[in-house]
Amino acid sequence: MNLVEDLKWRGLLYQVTDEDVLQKLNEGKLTFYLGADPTADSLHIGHLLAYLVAKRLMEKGNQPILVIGGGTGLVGDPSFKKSERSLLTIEESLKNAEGIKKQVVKILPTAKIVNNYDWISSLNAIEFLRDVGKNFNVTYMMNKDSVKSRIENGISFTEFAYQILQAWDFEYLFKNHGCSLQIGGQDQWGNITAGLELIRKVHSSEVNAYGLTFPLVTKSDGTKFGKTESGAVWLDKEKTSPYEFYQYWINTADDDVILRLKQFTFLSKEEIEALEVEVNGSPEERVAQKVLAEKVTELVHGATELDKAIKVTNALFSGNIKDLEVDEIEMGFKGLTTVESNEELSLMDALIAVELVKSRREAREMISNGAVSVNGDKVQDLDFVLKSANAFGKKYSILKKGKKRYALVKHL
Ligand code: 545
Repeated sequence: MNLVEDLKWRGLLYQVTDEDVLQKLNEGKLTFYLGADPTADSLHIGHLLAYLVAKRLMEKGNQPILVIGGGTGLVGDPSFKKSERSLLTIEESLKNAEGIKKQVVKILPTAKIVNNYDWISSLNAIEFLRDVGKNFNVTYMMNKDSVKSRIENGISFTEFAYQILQAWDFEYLFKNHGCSLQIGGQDQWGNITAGLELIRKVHSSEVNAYGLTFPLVTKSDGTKFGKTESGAVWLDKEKTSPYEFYQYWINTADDDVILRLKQFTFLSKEEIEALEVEVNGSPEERVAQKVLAEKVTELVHGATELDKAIKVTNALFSGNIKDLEVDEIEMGFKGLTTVESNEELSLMDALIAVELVKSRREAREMISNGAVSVNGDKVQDLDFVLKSANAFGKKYSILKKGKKRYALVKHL
């Protein structure tokens, strides 16, 4: 399969402005770019897809430029947003840009990275209106799907002008870096085509410049991809631990797992088709989900963190938690009920505090029945006291009720 056939097979092609670009991509000679605004200090797995598309193009010889939108982020992209955004401060934008840059470098270590603050911040109002703005017809700008609903419901001039800035970026990179293709998710079509409009006006209508979009990631049950009860699945391990990250992927529905393998891994068609046979034949084994979770966690967090995530998963599943290290416990229990205690706490009180039981009566019953364990050992003594001396790293006591319900006591 060539690059374009591969992209199509993976469901990663949504629209192209001109079919000619496909041939050029296959030849591997294009310089292309992908932008991200620093609206948060981390990417989440929705954004990850964009960088993996860039990686696929790059592996076939095309040259990527990754734009961090330090300038555009200060304005705010209105594309398909229901309402006006609050403005970021310069400090927030810079700090977020640093966070995003670190993540992007990890995914595409050899890509050229630029920040559009470097050229946008020196554009003055007269130049903006005369040299750039003059090339845009307001009706053309208003008719874009990405801003249509906002034109009816309210949009500031600031956000309305966003597409001109992104267009100018494309023209800037076209002129200064020989960049002739911009890629992005389907929501970016309006901004990408605005860039082509500007390039054709400033240079010539004959020039070769292109746009390509990939589809939004959707789930077969209609819920939003990349979200859990506790929020987005971030690439930053302080926000989403490698264990939680791994768990997100391992919980992928059978109906979605093959598409996810195509989109988010670099496994070949043959390898993914073999996994499809597994999903159809013995879905309960969850072989495809395991491979998916391993590949994506390794890609984002590296082999060591992947090993820890698997170790925590197996320990919590089997109940053999004795070999867990403190950082692994922190990973596995982040988001679970934790109580802090600076004195010795009776097991009964602890069970109530972490809400594993509702009353002392229930606590007593559970303990006597042998349904409760502490740090991996069954405890049937009603007077049992949790001591930091016996805790993991003198810090954590792990309580378990029944087969699966865990909670944590943190000794201060
Ligand atoms: C800015 C200047 C350019 C070209 C592009 C941009 C950014 C673009 C945009 N993109 C999105 C984004 O999300 C925030 C990420 C960091 C927290 O807003 N105007 O910046 C997303 N993008 C990746 C995909 C996207 C898009 O980063 O294109 O479709 C998501 O899949 O929404 O010159």
